[in-house]
Amino acid sequence: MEKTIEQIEEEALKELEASTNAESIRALSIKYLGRKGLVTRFLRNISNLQQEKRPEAGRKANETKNHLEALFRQSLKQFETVSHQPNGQVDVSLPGRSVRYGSIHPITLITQQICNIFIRLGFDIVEGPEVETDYYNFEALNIPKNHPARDMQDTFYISENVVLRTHTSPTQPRIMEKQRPPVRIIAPGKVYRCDSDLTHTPMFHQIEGLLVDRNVSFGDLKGVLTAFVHQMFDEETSLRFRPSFFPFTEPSAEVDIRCVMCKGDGCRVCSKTGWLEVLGAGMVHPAVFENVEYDTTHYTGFAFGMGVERIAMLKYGIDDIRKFFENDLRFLGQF
Ligand code: 2NM
Repeated sequence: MEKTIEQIEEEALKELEASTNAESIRALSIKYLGRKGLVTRFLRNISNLQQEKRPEAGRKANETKNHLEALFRQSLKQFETVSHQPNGQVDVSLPGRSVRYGSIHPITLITQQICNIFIRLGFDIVEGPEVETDYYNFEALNIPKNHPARDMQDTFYISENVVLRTHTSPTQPRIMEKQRPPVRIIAPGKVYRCDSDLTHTPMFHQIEGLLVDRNVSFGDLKGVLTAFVHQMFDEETSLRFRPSFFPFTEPSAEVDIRCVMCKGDGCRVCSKTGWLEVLGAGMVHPAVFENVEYDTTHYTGFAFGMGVERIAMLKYGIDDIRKFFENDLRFLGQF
């Protein structure tokens, strides 16, 4: 008597279970599904069955065929990935496949270095939101509506009163609202400006510092920034403070350092001036203190800010800011 399709399938499954390598699976596939295979022959012989048994037998046989096809394919894949050896054994003499290590992004590295210097000087690290209200990004920092300073910074607006922060400064009034002096904080993070060319990317990183206490002077600001520059660059690097303007500080200054490339002789990096602008700074404007209800008769403070990409470019001698964001592993792997 001919075998039923159920018997054929049962035998195929038993044989499959006993198979230990890809070669025997291929043989099974031929034995059952090949041109003269058992399932194939069963299908071909259906026409010899009684008329009323044909549909049911055909359906079952096709089901078995599809089922076995899927199982053989799956098992074959398993054996092929387990071993490339024809006999199914692992070649223990092959060298291991090496793991590709990641590396810390240069901007993260420089951010950590900068933060660590200020941690040693007694500052705490704080963070604020990147999506910021108009109030904290501008108003609290003495940049009222229609103030020309709002034109200076091309702002990404989320809605009328919500922006992508254009600087990390809004973190400062947020902290001051919650904490009375003395305050010593460093706020690192991403900032956004609608600007894109050789020297500007729409997202970049800033680090801003704030110190508020009794009897804080511009001399303290110079001392802290001098200590920072000497640790970040070189003990011999000299600094220069030039008068400047920020709405949130008075007086304000731009801080230059002696060119790290030419040491002051004049080169392409410093545009032949011998100096590099690396920081903005100043004494916190009394209007900022009033916004956070600090008593301006008792407290003074200084604040400063710097661009992390700029510091990283000077430290590593990189001339195109976009390199940091192209995610080319050949570049990123060097730090
Ligand atoms: C800078 C330059 C000068 C600054 C001021 C403040 C605050 F909130 F205290 F008023 N935070 N950051 C500041 C001052 C930032 O960046 C170029």
